[in-house]
Amino acid sequence: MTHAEDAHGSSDLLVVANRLPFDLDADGEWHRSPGGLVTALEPTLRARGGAWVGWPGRPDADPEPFDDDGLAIRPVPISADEVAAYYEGFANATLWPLYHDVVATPRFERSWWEAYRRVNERFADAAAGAAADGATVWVQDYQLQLVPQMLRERRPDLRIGFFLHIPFPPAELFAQLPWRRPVVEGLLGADVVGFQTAGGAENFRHVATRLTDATRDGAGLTAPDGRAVAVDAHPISVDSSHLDGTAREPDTAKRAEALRHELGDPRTVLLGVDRLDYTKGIDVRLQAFAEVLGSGRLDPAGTVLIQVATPSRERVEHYAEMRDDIELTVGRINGEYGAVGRPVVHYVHQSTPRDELVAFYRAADVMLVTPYRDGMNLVAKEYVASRPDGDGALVLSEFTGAADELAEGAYLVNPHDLDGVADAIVAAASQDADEARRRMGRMREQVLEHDVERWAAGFLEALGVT
Ligand code: GDG
Repeated sequence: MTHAEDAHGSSDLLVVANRLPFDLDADGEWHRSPGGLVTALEPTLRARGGAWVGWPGRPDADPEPFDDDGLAIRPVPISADEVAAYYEGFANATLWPLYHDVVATPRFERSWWEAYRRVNERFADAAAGAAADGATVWVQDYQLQLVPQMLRERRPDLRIGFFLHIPFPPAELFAQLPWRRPVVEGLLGADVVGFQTAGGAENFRHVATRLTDATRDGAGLTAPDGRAVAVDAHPISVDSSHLDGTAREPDTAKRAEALRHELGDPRTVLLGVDRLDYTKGIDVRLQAFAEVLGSGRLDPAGTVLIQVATPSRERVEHYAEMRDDIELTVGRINGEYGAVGRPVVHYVHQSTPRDELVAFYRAADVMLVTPYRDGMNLVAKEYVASRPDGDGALVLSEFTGAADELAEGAYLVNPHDLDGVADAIVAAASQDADEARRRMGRMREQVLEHDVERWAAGFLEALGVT
């Protein structure tokens, strides 16, 4: 790789993420894949003739780069073997459980680490090739923690930011990683390292000074090479006004009403919406729900739980096991507390369209968000943004990033404390209208003001993009 001027690309602002904002199908056609990150960053990127560097989502595919209305799409190919080792292996069976408090046991495989390094090099090469002189590059998430340093080696002229969407663990847990030092060195290649919470940022400062020659400098760090590295919390959010608008549409209210009717007009509708992931605490909320029905604190004839559990990472071992456990529990609860034509748990293992999801949020009296650990949890904020009526209650795990912002309005729970979760479910389901408005009002103030656009602008400002 040369550093010659003419080898540089033409983009002044780049996002580097595991996935592109487009998916490639088996016929070689591109399909937009909208997500929170895309919504937040696309307008800025397009306005600046920016680029997005990422994997097209199809193993072994090596499609041509293309430009989409001012946005340069730069695909990074990943082979099927690398998807197994880099993505399903190191990212999702090593880092994911390790960074989520070892809720499941992480696997440490040397060949996975080699693949992780190799694929990170490829992302760094692609970004180095697409970035203009002095450009700003924003690297996303745990799949690409080595990219900041690799990119700096290739292109010292760049401004580099990194944002971690998942928690950064305490030193005692992070220390288990056999490759802990190169990972920290990788992150220290950035000028700005952002985390979801102040706790995550502090864990990183601590780990960086313990494992490398980095030193503290106020809230930030001085890297071993003498550069200043800003380290801060940048809590991500949702497209609040858009959700609020969708929730206000008469069609949404009508759909929410119809939904309750289809459920048999129960007194109380509870809702869970998660990727089917063992960190999300779907098991604990099912158990707590069964207990409150069993004890008669909520009446099985007037209470319904909808659990949307979107298929996720099905080839990773822990996920298949967990799916079996959850589906067994759902069957058991329905067997015990349901009746013919009237299940108490409606379990949906399918992806639900966005508008339908907002109707679910509007229809739910109680939203259950009970992860054992979660970087932020956008579902909690989506629920709040989707309640312009000021009604509804949020049961929220204190181990989510969202709990830092929604503590005043949510029913906070420790997901390891089954009695506490059961009590919170009962309290949330029984709150009166005044209490609902007071709590929801506080949460809405926070979420409507701190939306995803503000998150992106805040991070880019820290990077010097104005
Ligand atoms: C990671 C971090 C952090 C889910 N099911 C359906 C559906 N969803 C959407 C939700 C929400 C998103 O997926 C899930 O976001 P979360 O934040 O809840 O969780 P992760 O996927 O684990 O995200 C997390 C996030 O990154 C952002 O930084 O908050 O902590 O783990 O938007 O609505 N959307 C549709 N149908 C579904 O069935 N349309």
